[in-house]
Amino acid sequence: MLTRIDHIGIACSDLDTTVEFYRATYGFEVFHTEVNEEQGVREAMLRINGTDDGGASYIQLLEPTRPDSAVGKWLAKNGEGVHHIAFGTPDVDADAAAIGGKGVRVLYEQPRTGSMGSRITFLHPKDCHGVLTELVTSAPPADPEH
Ligand code: CMX
Ligand code: CO
Repeated sequence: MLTRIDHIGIACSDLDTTVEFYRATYGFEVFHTEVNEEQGVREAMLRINGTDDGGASYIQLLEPTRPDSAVGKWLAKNGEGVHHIAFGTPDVDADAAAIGGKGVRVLYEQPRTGSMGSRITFLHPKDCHGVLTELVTSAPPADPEH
């Protein structure tokens, strides 16, 4: 079950400049940064609010690490802007299977690794009224015993 907006993914040509815009304009601070080589992005997650299900909603700022990546190709074609939306779910496998069963193309056979150790998959934008849609299950919180 999709329980929250996990994040909105925004493609930018310069991550540091865009992070600074979000800080100076809105007061949003960087919660986490990482490079995801598989996805071809350098990214910053700005935490906006907590959600009823114990999760959170973020803005995900994305700079391509290579021109032939999904974000690199999209930026070259469209310029900066909203690239995708992501819904949070406790069970990405179950939701991907259920949505795939409705005839929507799920891009990955198995979920891959997203921000902060999450598991992610994508739905084809052409099957979602023009919106690239990501499904995310956050990593479980670290166990303080281990
Ligand atoms: N939103 C809406 N439409 C999009 C789109 C997007 N982000 N990206 C591509 N499209 C559209 C294109 O405009 C094009 O439409 P037309 O044929 O009408 O021109 C069509 O989809 C095909 O686009 P393309 O440029 O040829 O790109 P590809 O088919 O090679 O790739 C996609 C498109 C969705 C399969 C690819 O971007 C993908 O695999 N995305 C998932 C991975 C991803 O986006 N990773 C980065 C984010 C990582 C993260 O969130 O953690
Ligand atoms: Co994303």
